[in-house]
Amino acid sequence: MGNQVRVITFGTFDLFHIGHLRILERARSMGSHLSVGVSSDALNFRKETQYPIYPEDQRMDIVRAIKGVDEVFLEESLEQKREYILRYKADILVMGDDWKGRFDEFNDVCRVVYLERTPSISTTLVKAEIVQTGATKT
Ligand code: C2G
Repeated sequence: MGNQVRVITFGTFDLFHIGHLRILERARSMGSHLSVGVSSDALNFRKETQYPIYPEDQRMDIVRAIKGVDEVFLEESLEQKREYILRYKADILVMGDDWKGRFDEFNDVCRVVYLERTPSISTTLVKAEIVQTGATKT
């Protein structure tokens, strides 16, 4: 276990899409163990005053089923990041670059890496597209 490089990442992963898959794959490829904090329904509501489409249990089950994901836990508050990093003994914190600079304070306990987001897709875009096109897209 001594040489294991442990990676941690966080996200809501609502309406799981290719950008989510890619960041999990890239995060896992940076080490040999990947822990994923899935933000709780309550945390999302506090952050955005709306609940995700899929409830937290389902979002966690989906992320847990992704190849390379070794461990999933519920992220209940943004303020507990340091605690989660320590609890899951992470060597590297990986986040998408929409968070660039926001977690640099954790450089004292792990390496903080921001990966480029996959272009042209997000849960927000998918939701908007469904509203616009409904079931009529061919
Ligand atoms: N992501 C990506 N490319 C996209 C969309 C998302 O690489 N096109 C990444 C995000 O940068 C993030 C992860 O996928 O690292 C999860 O994205 P979201 O579900 O949107 O989660 P987020 O709102 O970033 O939640 O503690 C922080 C929160 O839990 C982060």
